[in-house]
This record gives sequence, C-alpha cells and structure tokens, in this order.
Amino acid sequence: KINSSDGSLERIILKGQNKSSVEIYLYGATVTSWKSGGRERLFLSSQAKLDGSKAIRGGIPLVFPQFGPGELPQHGFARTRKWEFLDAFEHGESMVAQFRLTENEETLASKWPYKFILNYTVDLTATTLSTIIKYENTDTREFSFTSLMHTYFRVPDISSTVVRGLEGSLYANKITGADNVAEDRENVMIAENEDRVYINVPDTVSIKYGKEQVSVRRFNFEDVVLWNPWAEKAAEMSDFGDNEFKNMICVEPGTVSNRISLRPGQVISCGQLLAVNDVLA
Ligand code: TA6
Repeated sequence: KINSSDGSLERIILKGQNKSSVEIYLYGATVTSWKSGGRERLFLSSQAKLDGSKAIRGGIPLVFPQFGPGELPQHGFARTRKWEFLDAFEHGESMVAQFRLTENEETLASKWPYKFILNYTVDLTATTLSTIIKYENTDTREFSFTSLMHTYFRVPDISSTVVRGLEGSLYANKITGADNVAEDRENVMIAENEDRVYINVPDTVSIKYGKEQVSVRRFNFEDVVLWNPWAEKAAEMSDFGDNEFKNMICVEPGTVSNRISLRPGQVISCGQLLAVNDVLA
C-alpha cells in the first residue's frame, strides 16, 4: 500500500509470478497498470490526471451506475469516487485485492439516490487479470443501472491490431447513429474514430497484435464497447496525448444496451477475465 508522500492518490500494487503486477488507485478503484511477463498490457495516457481532479485516462475505469451521458455526469460517479481498500492477500496462484464503494450524501442527493454496496475484486495470476464487481441492492426499493469496465489496452500499433470474436453480433455505431448493424467480419480492425456498442457478443473477444494477443472473457456482462478516439477526438481531450491513439484500443465489457435491475437485497457479480497469449479454441 503506497501512501504517496506528494499528496497524490493512494494506490495498491500487487506483484505475482512471471514478472506480473497490477496497480490500483483508490481513486475510482482504477487499475492503472497490469504487467504480465514484465510487459505492460494496459494503456495509461501520459497526460492522465492522477490527482483526483478527473477520471483517470486509461487502465480500467469503472463505469457505474450510468454508461455514457445522461442524468448523472458522463459514465456515472464510481470512477471519480475514492473507494475503500478492504484487503490484499495471496490465494493459491492469485494475488488478490478487494475494494468497496457505497452510497454517500452526494449520491443520495443525485438522480440515482439509492443505497448500494459494490465489492470489487482484482485477481492477478502469472498470465491473467480478472476484475469482478459484486453489486448489492441495500435499499428498500428496486433499482436499475448500466455498468461497464472501460478497459484501455496498450498495443504497439493500432493499424496492425486485430479484434476477433465480434463476428455475428449486432452493434450500434455511436459515430454514424446506425443501429443493429451486423458485424460480419472475423477480423475487425480500426482505421478511424470508432465508437461501437456490440450487443450479445459471444463469449470471448481477443485483441491480436504482432505475435501476441490478449483475450477478454466476460462474466454476466452482455455487451462489448469498441472505441478509439483517433486523431481528431484525441486532439479534443486535454488528458490524452495527440498521437497516443496509435497505441491503444478500448475493448470494454459491460451491460449498457439493457439495464441491470436488482430488488432489495439482491446481488449480482459481473466482470472480465483478461488473459495474455491465450490461444483461443
Ligand atoms: O468508450 C466509449 C465512450 O463512451 C466514448 O463515447 C467516449 O466518450 C469514451 O467513452 C470516453 O469517455 P470519457 O468520459 O472517459 O472521456
């Protein structure tokens, strides 16, 4: 546990086998680094704010209780709240860290005024990283939400990066406004600003670059958002370097096309399992 002396944000670092590590800021419980085999697998912008002034640009920001724009600030409040650090421990092959977020006066006064508990578990092994949120309704009323893990993957060159596993699903294109577009490509590549919500995607999506790949398995999350700002949108973001779009791709597991509803006392766990060089069947 690193209580940084320069007043920047507290963070937790787990170290595992095979030169693996994961770093999590208590701010937003944002994973900012995942190394496997000694190599960084996530993208963190060189311009990312790490002082709590805004959501961290990169790693795995947690989107809850609202994906996108709406009654709450964009992507909801979870990624800009300070989460409670619960524990870090070894468990078999895994190094595990756990965090918690509940309602506060601010959220109770917001347009989403419910009592809830989010328990977030980050689990690191030599070749995998899993991030799972257990969502609990501790209110007396039923509530619903959308939620997503806004994962930024680091790639050597977006122009030679291939996303597989989306074939056969439908997507909403947020740039053109087209809806229910059928994805018929086995290999999806990005050569411009893309912002797509793929719905009911088959289990595993993989990101292939050069000889390596990272697979993205989902657990109780229906959808996958694919995003790259490209040059024009990158230039509009103060916390994103102008050419960094070439070294990142967002493949974001979540449930955003439908809402997740929980009755009082009800619990659901959702998340992602990332695996390096996982040779898909
Ligand atoms: O990743 C999909 C998306 O909803 C894009 O539309 C873009 O807005 C991106 O999230 C980043 O949002 P942010 O609020 O973090 O700048």
